[in-house]
Amino acid sequence: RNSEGVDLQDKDTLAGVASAIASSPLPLAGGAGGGQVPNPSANGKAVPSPNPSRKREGEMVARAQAAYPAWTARPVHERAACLERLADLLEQHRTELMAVCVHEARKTIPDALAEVREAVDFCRYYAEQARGYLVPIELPGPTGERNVLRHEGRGVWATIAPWNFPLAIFLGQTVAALVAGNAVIAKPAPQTPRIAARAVELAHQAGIPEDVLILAPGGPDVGAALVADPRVAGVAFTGSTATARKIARELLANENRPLVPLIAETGGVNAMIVDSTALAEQVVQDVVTSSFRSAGQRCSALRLLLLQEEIAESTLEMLSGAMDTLIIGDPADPATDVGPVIDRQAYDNLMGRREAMRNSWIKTIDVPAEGNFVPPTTIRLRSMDDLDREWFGPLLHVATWRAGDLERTISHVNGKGFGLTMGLHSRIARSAETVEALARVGNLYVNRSMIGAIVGSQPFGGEGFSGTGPKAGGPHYLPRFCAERVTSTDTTSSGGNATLLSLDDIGF
Ligand code: UN1
Repeated sequence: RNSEGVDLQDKDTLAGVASAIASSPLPLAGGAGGGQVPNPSANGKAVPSPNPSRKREGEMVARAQAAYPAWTARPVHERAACLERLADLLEQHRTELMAVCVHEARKTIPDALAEVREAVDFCRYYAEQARGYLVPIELPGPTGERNVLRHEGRGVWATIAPWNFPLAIFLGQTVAALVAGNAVIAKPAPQTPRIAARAVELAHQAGIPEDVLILAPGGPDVGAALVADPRVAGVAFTGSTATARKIARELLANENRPLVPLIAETGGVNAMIVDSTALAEQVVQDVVTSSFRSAGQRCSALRLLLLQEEIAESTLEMLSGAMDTLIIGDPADPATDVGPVIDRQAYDNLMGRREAMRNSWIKTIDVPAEGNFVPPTTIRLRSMDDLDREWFGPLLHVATWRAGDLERTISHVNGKGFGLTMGLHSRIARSAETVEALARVGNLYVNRSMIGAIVGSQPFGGEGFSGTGPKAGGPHYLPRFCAERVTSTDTTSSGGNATLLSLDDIGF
């Protein structure tokens, strides 16, 4: 089992899924994001094509706003039950959803399985959290006063999802907003509209009213229109730091607009620090998983490997050998370790970086010529300061550090301003304590891989350029989607204070 609980050894299961994928009615060729494709839904409706007119988004907000009061008035346990039914439906349709994920997002079969599983986990986790935390809480206070804290919906949220987790993050953000008592307009990435359309259909089937959850497929213009609508009461976004900044600016631009929350989960320049006491085999395995699995297209992925000088050459030699065993190819083949990147634009961008660093390659491997395959590549840097932005793909940058320089190394990484994931491989407890004390990251991984955060156990999200928090899949996520309201009531009957009477008491 990998850290996401997917049984990667069970070749029979994977082969079964692969044959279901092969017999899927979806077109195999073309990769993601290309042209008009049929919606895989049973009723055969086509996914609406992106419409640049602002009217459409305005109407969506109006519909969601009208549906909001009845939804938010529903008891929390009813909204939670919808999420649990959705989790069941996702499980029932697992093979179909995996097939769409493999075809549309070009994910490998194990990644597609992890994707569905994580979506299910988000639904169940937020349902349980909502039942526990979104009920009125009586707070201690002075005698003669009753203080009650309630979490209420805010209104209409826009959720804007990335293509790299087109089901898990798309649904995670959305169901959190919904169970917290909001209506939602959910915008998938333009590369992955079909899996989102299917997820929304299943959500409606699970009892979430159609106007409470509205799908808004399309490009950045659709997201921009939603964010600019002053009736939108909150935005949850996962994607680039640059886009998060644009959204934040837009939310503040209109003087007449209420101040509304933005939850942003963005990129990282994630480093793994390895010292000379680390177990080399484990380091190599975790580096390969963290850098190249999912073709490096995870915001959690390892970007910067920092090896203590003494072990640099031996580790890189072993890493080179391990990279040679990677199987690059069709994601629908269960044997594939690394598939293509999402689209031509991503391919060109990554290949541009790779070519620019050609003189610094220390290892690269052959890939199929057709189909946006970026060769997994290890690039040697003169200094760790030579990497200051995220390259969202299978490019691993490597630098070294000197014994005794652990604190300085951590502070260099912190200095980049991102704060998502960091890894440490060491057998020295004191080093682990030092990294834990100094690393300014949301998720620190010690002696293990750096990807595959588990909902509920490893709440995920960063700080600085990496996002606003709160962490997805953690206990503080749902309250951020809510308005918090406290009612303080004088309960004494003495001293001339009014006590509350029921309408019966006063003869109504
Ligand atoms: C992302 O890649 O957008 O831990 C975030 C992980 C995932 C990361 C999701 N949960 O690898």
